Amino acid sequence: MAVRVAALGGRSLGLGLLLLLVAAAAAALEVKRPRGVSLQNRHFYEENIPFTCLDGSKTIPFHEVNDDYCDCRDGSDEPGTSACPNGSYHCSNAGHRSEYIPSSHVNDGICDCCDTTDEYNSGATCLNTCKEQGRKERENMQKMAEMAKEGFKLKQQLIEDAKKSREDKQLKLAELQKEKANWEIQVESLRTVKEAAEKPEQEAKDTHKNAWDEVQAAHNLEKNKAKADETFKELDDNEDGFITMNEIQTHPELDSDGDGVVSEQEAETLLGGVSQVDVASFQEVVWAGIQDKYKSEAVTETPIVPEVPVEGGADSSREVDHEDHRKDEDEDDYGEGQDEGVGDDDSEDDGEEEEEEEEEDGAGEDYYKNRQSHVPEKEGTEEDKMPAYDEETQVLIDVAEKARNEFSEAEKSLKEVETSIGSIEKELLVDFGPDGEYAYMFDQCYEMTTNEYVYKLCPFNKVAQKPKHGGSETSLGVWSSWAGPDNNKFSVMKYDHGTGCWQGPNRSTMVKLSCGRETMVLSTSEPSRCEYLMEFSTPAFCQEGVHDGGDHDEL
Ligand code: MAN
Repeated sequence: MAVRVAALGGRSLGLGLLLLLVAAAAAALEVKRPRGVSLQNRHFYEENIPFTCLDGSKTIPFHEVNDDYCDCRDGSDEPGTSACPNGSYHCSNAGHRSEYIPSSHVNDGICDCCDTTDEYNSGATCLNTCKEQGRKERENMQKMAEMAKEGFKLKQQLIEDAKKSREDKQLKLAELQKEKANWEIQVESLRTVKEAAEKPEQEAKDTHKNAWDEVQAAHNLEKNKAKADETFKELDDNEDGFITMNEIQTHPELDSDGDGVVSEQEAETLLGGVSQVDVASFQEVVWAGIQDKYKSEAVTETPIVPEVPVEGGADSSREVDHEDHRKDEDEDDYGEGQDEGVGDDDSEDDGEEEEEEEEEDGAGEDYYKNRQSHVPEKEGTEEDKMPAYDEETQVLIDVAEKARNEFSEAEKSLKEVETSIGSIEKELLVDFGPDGEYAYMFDQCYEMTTNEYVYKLCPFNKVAQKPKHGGSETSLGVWSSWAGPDNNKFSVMKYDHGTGCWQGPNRSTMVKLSCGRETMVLSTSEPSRCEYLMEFSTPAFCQEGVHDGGDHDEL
């Protein structure tokens, strides 16, 4: 080189000298080391000193370093060739970021290092893009730094807001506690009022009900008696005013030993041990023993509905019988027939008089009878309906009802206050970060739509997934805890106990936080089935002066 410089002419000499000086300066800057060795490891590769493999497994003469023959098990003797399958090549990438590439990529015809040095002998044409890449990265970092700065500023506001909101919540909580105590007193006093009003109400209602029960019982008794009379007439085939054993025997359904025939003995037993009974004994002794079994002749003999009122009235075939009554209801004779059916000793006229008298009395029983004479029997429900409460009872009911309403309104208000207290207390217990900076996202949800799903993150609450084109929401987990590493706990949120995965775990989601101006879900993925990962940006994660965690050596 020196000879060549000496041979150059005047102007050329000046230029040559300049180049020489530049080269010398560069050499001074570039620390000498074998190809593919990083600055950091340079001291392991001292020229002309035997080289010991970095794993200590072997020592070789220095000239065997980078001789394209792999001596060391860890590949450290061939940092600049592809001889060792497990070696690493270090590109300095001046102007950008240095990096290691697998030494198998050295001279493989593909440009890996932006400074082109990995392809020194492959013939590949590589362009040094380090400067350009470095510039872009620096610009990017600049932007990130600005964003981090802005985000950090926003974070300060968030912290301030959180502090204020926490104080407000604590004040509100104290207020609600007071309200709660007041409502508790109110509820208790209204309970006393209610109970005091309900006692006379219940008593009056019971009295009314008991009176009605009595009326009903009397009515049933009367009905039963009428039926007994009808049955008597039906059984008294020869109409001599007595039921004999023979007449009983015409009704095989009254058989008691199951042989299908009513024997004389059985008939006598049914008649109460005598051979015949008059209507009074029939009522007193016989009827109770046969009423459940007895089948009316009217039905079996004349199953087709007759046009005229059924002689003898009631029988077990109510349906048919009642139809008849309904049909005949408007006929003048009907009332009389019915009275006859009821069968008291009263004459027809007496029956009518009684009805009039009872109407005048206006007692519960009259009310009931009144209805009986006007309402077809079929409509039993109407008939069974208890009459309206008297005015006095109704006043007591109204007073009690009002007291009940006031009590339940107060109870409702107390529950509402308790619910509010519960939710504030719950919120105050959540860990919203070292300075409460994450508090603002409580009660908020952030969505992200992918090809298939709409993902929803409601921080400190839940994560969910909903098919984009309809279908129900699947829980991807509920808030569990902060789950970042020990030195960066607030960098990851964990949501678990989501919907069970078919033949798999319950769905769960990790939310990885990053610094950003906006609070938004940046990405969602499912690295393993039913285990989801979300990237989430928030100014609350921004730190002062920290915008990138990258490695910037040899830039
Ligand atoms: C649904 C979704 C998916 C999940 C499968 C598992 O389709 O929740 O994310 O992988 O269920 O069966």
